[in-house]
Amino acid sequence: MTQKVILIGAPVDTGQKRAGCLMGPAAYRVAGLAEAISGLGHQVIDRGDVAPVAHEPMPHPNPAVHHLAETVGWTEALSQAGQAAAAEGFPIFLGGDHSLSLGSVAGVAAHAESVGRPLFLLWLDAHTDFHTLQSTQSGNLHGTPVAYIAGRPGFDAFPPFPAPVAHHRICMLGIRSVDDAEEAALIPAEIEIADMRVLDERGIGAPLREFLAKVRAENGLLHVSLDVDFLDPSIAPAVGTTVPGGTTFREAHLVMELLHESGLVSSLDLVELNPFLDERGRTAELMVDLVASLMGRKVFDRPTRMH
Ligand code: 5AB
Ligand code: MN
Ligand code: MN
Ligand code: MN
Repeated sequence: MTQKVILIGAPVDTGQKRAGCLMGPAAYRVAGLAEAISGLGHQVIDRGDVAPVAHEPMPHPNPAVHHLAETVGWTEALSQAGQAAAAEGFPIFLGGDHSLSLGSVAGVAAHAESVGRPLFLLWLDAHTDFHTLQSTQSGNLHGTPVAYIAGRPGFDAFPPFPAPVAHHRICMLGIRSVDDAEEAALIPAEIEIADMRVLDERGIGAPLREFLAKVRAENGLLHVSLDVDFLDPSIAPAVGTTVPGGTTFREAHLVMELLHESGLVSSLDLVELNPFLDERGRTAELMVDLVASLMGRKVFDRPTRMH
């Protein structure tokens, strides 16, 4: 199926403290993202970069929280751009740190609600990003989007999340770094967490297929949020928060290939690329390669694959 792919640049750098993610959208363009997708037969429209809504500074009772007003401004702008793009085609958000997903997922959730379909979320990350503004110790808001998306309290400064995503519609793969407060909140939650231990035992295909079956059963829309640190830092060094023991090149490609075959993905975030930390563009190129797999590139194009 050919898609109308809409690229939305989200040069967000305020969700953490290591400058550089703002260069992400430019790096993806230089690495040939649009060409890789159009080369597969899809239509690609690059909408350029979004600008955040301006706000006066917003103090917060948790003194660690920083750049709240800027993050709220990004959330509003990206939510609006995302909702419009989702109504028109397949949005890909070029980050930018992971705080951009507060807005991108709010936008696609609003779209899902307007078409009366449930939204599912696949979180590909070393981290669970399940902090509230009260529980974060770093104050880095890139560690909070899943809490906002799932409707946890404490996001009063933000627009109310359009239609919080039910726990059973969220799946996380690649997890290997969880803070105590996140773990306490996740233990009773029904969120499917295939951490690295699960992936070592079962492989990455099995938990992903189970999740995709749920999306299909409910005729859901599926948003995929790909954090660079999902990948092992040896193959993807351009990230501020490296955690050893990440997914391999082949595991990551298998995820993308299964997602493509499912035909279920309706929107995508590419987040946390910090080009300033890259080695001759290899992380940006790997991310482009993964998107190509997600959009249908096959190593060996034979109609039936072994399952
Ligand atoms: B990322 C940490 N849990 O809250 C925190 O890279 C890390 O978007 C968050 O997944 C990592 O600061 C956020 C220690
Ligand atoms: Mn993340
Ligand atoms: Mn992460
Ligand atoms: Mn990170």
